[in-house]
Amino acid sequence: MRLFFDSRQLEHDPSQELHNGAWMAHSEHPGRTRSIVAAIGATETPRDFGEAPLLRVHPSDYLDFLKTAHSDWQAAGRPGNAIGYTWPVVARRPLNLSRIDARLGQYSYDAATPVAAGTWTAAYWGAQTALAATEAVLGGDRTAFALCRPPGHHAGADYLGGYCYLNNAAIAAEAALAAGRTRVAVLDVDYHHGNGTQDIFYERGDVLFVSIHADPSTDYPFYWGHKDETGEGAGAGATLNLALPHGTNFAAYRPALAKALDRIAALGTELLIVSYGADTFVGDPISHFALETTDYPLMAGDIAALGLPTVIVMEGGYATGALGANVAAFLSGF
Ligand code: SP5
Ligand code: ZN
Repeated sequence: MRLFFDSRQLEHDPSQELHNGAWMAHSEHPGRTRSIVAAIGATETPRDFGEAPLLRVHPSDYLDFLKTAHSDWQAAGRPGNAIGYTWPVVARRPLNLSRIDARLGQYSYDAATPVAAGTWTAAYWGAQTALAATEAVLGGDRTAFALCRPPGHHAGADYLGGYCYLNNAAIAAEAALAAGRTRVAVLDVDYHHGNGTQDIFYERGDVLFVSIHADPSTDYPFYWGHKDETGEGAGAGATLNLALPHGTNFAAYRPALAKALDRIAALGTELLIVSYGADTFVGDPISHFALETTDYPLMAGDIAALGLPTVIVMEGGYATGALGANVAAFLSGF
């Protein structure tokens, strides 16, 4: 399997996040990636596909915001990383605001996702990494892995959050559609619901979104991922949310995975994108499922049994010591 990674992704290194009322060390740090690289061995650097594939998902005003947020923050005389503190509730009207704090609120939904000096560069090369893996699969490879960092599945078309800035899985899906595929599925097996990916494709029938995640009644991101969210308009029935309780082990996870895979097969999927988070691991410091390292090859084997061309995109996973082994175990199952 071809493995793609760009070391410029290490340039994203925020210092802290707001969690349960206190500033904490940022969970999504460069050491995560180093752990994975050490475990999976040699990787290929992606070529540069430019901004056009990013613009299929994200509007240009959002990309401009990401590029300038940190320098605007510094120009406003602020220390550390750029982070918002005021958010619009539910609906918002288009306002041409210039103050950095207003723009941070407009383009984000949480206080766990700072914009640091290297954030744009890292996110840009993360997206290119996803595009390179997609190109390999479109070119005939059965499976390819994109070691993306920062992760992407919480980022919507015009908002960041959940440690995510550009939605790598959505960018990969749009690239597959642009290359002529007509039915693409995203299977999201990160511990957290992939709200950004769901939002991007919610009213679309050409990209099926299926997610298995911690029940949002108890877990981040709270406001998305409930089972009655099934898509709207042309996308009615093209979103499937399977929420599981704290303590879920692989015996309890596997039937949900079977249900997810049945739906993907039933809709005539031509290309599959897996948003893979290793934060379902029992030792994950911010999550509450109980999967073991030895479960990941089985999980991957179930997915591989669909027989679909598959792009694997890295999402979360915060047990840094075990992260590389968990990712290597998952990839081995393909
Ligand atoms: C991609 C992904 O897995 N994003 C997860 C975002 C979850 N953020 C909310 C959970 C906050 C936990 N923060 C713990 C801070 C200790 N450093
Ligand atoms: Zn996660």
